[in-house]
Amino acid sequence: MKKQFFWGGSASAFQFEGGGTEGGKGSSIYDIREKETGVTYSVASDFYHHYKEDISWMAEMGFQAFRMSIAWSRLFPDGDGVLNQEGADFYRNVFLELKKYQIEPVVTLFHWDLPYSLVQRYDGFQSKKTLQAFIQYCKTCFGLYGDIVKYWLTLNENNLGLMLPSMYSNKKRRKSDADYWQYQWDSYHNTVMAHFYAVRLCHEMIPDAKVGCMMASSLAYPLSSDPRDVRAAQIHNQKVNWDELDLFTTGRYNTRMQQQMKEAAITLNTSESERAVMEDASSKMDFISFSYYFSVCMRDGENKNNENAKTIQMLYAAYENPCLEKSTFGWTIDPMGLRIFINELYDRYKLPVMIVENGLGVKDDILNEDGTVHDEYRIAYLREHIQAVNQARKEDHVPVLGYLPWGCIDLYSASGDWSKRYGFIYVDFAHDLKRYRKDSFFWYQKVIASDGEELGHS
Ligand code: BGP
Repeated sequence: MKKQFFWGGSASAFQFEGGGTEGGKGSSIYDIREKETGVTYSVASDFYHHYKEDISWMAEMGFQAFRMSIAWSRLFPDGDGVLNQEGADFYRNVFLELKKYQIEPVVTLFHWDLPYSLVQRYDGFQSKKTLQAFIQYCKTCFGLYGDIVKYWLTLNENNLGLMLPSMYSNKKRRKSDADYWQYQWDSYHNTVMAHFYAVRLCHEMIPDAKVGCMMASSLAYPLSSDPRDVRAAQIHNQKVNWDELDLFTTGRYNTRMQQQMKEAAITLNTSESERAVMEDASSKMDFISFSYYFSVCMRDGENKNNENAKTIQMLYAAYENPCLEKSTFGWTIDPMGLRIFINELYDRYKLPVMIVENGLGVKDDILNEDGTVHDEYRIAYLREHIQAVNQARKEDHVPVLGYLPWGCIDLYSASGDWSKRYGFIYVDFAHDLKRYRKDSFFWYQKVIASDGEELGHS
């Protein structure tokens, strides 16, 4: 690996790619959600048909890396079985196009879009059959693209797994259902195994590649200096941030997680051979990647919900930080928190880190008649966060592998709303999906060209 630090951007298949079931793709859970909600994931930003154009925009900005995900059901329409060659060719063409501009693909194997057939047949990740299908899918990806893709991420934000109810299930389960926690733990454990198998396979099949996990950071501060509040924040950070990383780095459930299983009377569906995989040195990841959007506050006793906590990232109750401003979407803006989180991660795990999601999602972008979008608020947000990354890299000397802000070209929000935009490039979702450069596009171009030094004035 020659390159030390990548500037670029990030997206996921179900939010960006579109292309529906064209080219032999099977349905994912989002294609089914489309039928229920009317949110047109089958179109999204239509990268499927625009990829050459989009990659040329990325190149114009100076991107050195682009994080994207493979839609599992484009390679295996049913999740397992026979490879869909047309789908395989699509991603190869995308990777070649990226390489044409020396843009490094950083590929997430699984960004939530589970093939629906696996939900129907096996009730999702709770079944070992889905795990087996995932292993086959990983082998195929590494075999098909190992010559060209050298950075892999396993499962998107898997640390939220236990909190996401019935995400991959056929059946809506409630916490009051007798099998609720057993189902949650079975599913979670299989995604944990999916991570370990993917890391091990990647090391075996592509020895010169790097593979990491992808976590949702959720940095909690105590609401006051009362030690009880400090403890409340610590508990949150352990549960949401550290427990899974402890597991991924040691190959063992820590005592807190074991205790949780005991209290819920869980019998984990696992085996000696799985335990051996978990503890195998080749199943240990090379770096940690994460998303960072906001921080939260905790206090002793009952925490209350943030007013705007309805999106998928905030699956817990928390307090807003009285010292920080909020975005129009209600998320606190905390660049210092990013520096703190990067340091905390490195102090704990001594692994290089990669920021693969960050950015300002707003509904305020206005496309003017002359095709301009004046998004100075986004520039202000990114400037401060990039400063924090620079400090972590250059003053705190943490090995940071890259900064790949989210939704670099506008895409669909996780909550299914295309009016929440993050991009440097505006996509006209309401009309013809035409792309327009925002002011932040030209700003980011200079940032990249100067390796993060030229950030403009605040
Ligand atoms: C992360 C997801 C992304 C993305 C992002 C922004 O949790 O990995 O898929 O959507 O959050 O969130 P939102 O789309 O809700 O603004």
